[in-house]
Amino acid sequence: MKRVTNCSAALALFLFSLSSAATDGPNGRAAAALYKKYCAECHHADRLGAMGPALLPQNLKRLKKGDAFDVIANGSPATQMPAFRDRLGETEIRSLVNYIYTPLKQMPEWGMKQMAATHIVHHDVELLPDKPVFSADLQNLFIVVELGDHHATLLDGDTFTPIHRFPTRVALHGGPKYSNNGRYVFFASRDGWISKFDIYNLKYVAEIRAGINTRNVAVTPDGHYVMVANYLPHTLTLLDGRDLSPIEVIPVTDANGRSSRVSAVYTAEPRGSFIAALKDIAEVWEIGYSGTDCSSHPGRGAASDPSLPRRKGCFPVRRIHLDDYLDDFFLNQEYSLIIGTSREGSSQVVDLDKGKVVHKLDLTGMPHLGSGITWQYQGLTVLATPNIKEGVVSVIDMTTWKTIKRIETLGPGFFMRSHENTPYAWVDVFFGPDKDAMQVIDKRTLRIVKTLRPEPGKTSAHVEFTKDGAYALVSIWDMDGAVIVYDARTLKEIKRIPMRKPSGKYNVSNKLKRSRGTSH
Ligand code: DHE
Repeated sequence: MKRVTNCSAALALFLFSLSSAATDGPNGRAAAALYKKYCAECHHADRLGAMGPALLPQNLKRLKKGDAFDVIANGSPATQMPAFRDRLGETEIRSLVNYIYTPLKQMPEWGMKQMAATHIVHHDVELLPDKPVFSADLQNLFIVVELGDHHATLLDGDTFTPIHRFPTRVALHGGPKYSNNGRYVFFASRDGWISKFDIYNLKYVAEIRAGINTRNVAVTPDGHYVMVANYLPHTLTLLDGRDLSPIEVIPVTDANGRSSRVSAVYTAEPRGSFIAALKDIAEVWEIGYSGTDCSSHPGRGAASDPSLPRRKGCFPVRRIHLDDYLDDFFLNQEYSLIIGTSREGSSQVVDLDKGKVVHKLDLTGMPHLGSGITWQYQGLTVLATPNIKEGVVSVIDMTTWKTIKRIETLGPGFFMRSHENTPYAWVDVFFGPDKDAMQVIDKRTLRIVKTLRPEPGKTSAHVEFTKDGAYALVSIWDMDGAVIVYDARTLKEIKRIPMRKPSGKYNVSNKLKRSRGTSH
């Protein structure tokens, strides 16, 4: 079966209607020109978000105008947002601030109808063979996302040779998600495209644009359901995992009708639910996908019978009220706790079963909890997280929730990774003059034992291990970049595979088994 629906006409019309909605008057026109020159490339001509987030009043509710001025002038840590103070004067920055806080004349709609118009079914999965067209250990494959030219590479994790390289949507972000024991992988792009790729047949199965400005995607292990977190509109989108057809758009609002961006959504397999963190409402949502309470309804019953159609209306939202927003968070290995931080600096531990905040944390700076990992240290389970603002890795005892060690690094880091079979944890130094450094921490002593410079002068980031933890793969974030394979025991380089700005790499087994050393 091949059904390709052309959505470009509808999209063009929709974008045209917005582009005529620029701020009126000479000042407004000057600001619009500045926006076009300096901001449109990353934030979209109509402020709907692209590589950078949407810049609309409803998405800037938590940012005061003074802080927006500061971000434009000085840039924003842990993002690609540069400082404009050398290029723009105070008046120009102020006019840009006013411009981005001006409502669009017509807010874009992205509901079931608009989504359905973008839906593409490339292949009927039922007709594709359930056998790979190549030979390799299927659990030791990696998908490497190459941001440089919007491609992905399927890499053999035993021989470190590429099996297949294929184009992706523009600006993928977040980890691709595997289902069906690693047969399928799901990608999300910042402009809302969700793509399902059949690894066995090396073919795209289906695609849909599930949002205008999207954060990430979560998939149930059986591949039945896909949940998409959006910044614009303020929705979660539930898709049928078989062909990505839309089931339901869930508006994200609190009891008073205040809407919110969604920070991220994750599949909590042990709970049979999706967990969504919200950015503008102090709530976390749990949305069940496999309960029996609703089994007579096809929406839920479909989880146990793949032949049944998926229907909307049977995915109840459980709201957990928090003391503060969740900008960044980490789920413990059992998926019973959320450890979260807000941009303003407060950190909280939420018990998902009790449905309330049970601890506060003494974390400073801006810990990147999403990149946190856990291990056993002197009989304790510890959580370690890099920090986006400070050159420090915080190690936290997960019983007392005290920080037991702050490990000084060469600069703020983005990603931290390890594996059950290695004594080391690797952390990058993403920001600053030492961005080419990769620091190796001994998990037994909590000390840095080695600083590698995989490619002097070029940013090295994001480590992922092979299935057995014997090798660590490091990205060189450059158009003329590479994935470099290290022996995880000797810390010596084994192989260099040329790639175009490889952002992240994702090992099938480590993701499906929910290794303690990586994200899930
Ligand atoms: Fe990411 C994952 C949020 C900027 C590369 N990033 C994630 C996830 C979240 C997140 C919530 C987890 C989603 C998932 O895997 O399902 N990222 C944010 C931000 O809020 C932030 C700071 C600002 C923004 O622009 O959205 C941000 N991220 C970046 C970048 O600038 C990076 C370095 C380059 C890029 O691609 O834009 C970047 N983020 C990544 C990568 C992952 C990621 C490679 C997956 C890591 C993994 O191993 O799972």
